[in-house]
Amino acid sequence: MAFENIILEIDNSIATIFFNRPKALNALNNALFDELDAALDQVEQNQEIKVLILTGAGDKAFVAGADIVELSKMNPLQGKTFSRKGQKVFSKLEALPIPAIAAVNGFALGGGLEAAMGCDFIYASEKAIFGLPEMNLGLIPGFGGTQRLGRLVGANRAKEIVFTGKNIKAQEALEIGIVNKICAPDKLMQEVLKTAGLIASKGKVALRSAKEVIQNGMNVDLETGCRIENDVFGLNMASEDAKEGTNAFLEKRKANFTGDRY
Ligand code: CO8
Repeated sequence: MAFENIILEIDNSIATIFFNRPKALNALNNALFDELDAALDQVEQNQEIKVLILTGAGDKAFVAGADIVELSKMNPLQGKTFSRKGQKVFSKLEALPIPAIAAVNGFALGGGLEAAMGCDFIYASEKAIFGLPEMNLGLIPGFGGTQRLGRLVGANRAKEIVFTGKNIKAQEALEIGIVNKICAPDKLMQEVLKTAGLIASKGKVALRSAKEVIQNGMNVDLETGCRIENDVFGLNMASEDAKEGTNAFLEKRKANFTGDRY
């Protein structure tokens, strides 16, 4: 599939997807979701890729939300279908077997914040603006935002953000735990690539295992989570990477992880 609304770049083990509708501040329309869905499949199938970065084309926005022009023409059933489509694509993003980092370079509003929250963590420009402003349009978030934001910052903060529809500046987003790090605008990609490179130097099997365990453990009680960790720990130990990593330590050399499956 040829992409018009996103760009997929692959540089060795790091893939970057740019939301690419800068004239509409990268707003999410149906066509973009189809392309993102296909790009995520490509990323998952490419065994060389160890980290995915999501960012926005242009210097103003990560994503300014769902495309309000498209949204305004939808009847309720079409709206529900569109909401479900976005939920599924962001769930696919969240379930990718490799880590995904959002590099938020500007507005991350509505569907933009929902896209970023589908990633494993967020780095942002000091100029980034976050929010779920759907309430200002007489709507509610519909791409998973009502669910993921509460899990990220707690239900009470999420309610305040959704009920008020207010903008949140990067510094506040850092303080309340929406983002892990804020950077000068011209240093954002450099910082994200530094972290992505560090992650990519690790074994793919262990990365996959760690992501799976943390992700699955978030939605269950502690004891069940520990049992999930225990099972995956055992399976992970059967990997070539686990042998290589421990042997390399004992032989005082750098590990050469091959990313073999279990
Ligand atoms: N959709 C479509 N076009 C947009 C969007 C958008 N979300 N955001 C900006 N644009 C367009 C503008 O219309 C404008 O186009 P044009 O030049 O043709 O007039 C262009 O991008 C530049 O935008 P502005 O001139 O408005 O730029 P400003 O710097 O003045 O303002 C803002 C930037 C503050 C980001 C402003 O554009 C804005 O408020 N945008 C809308 C933000 C918003 O409300 N987002 C939430 C959308 S709803 C949503 O995400 C729901 C998700 C769940 C849906 C469930 C499915 C049904």
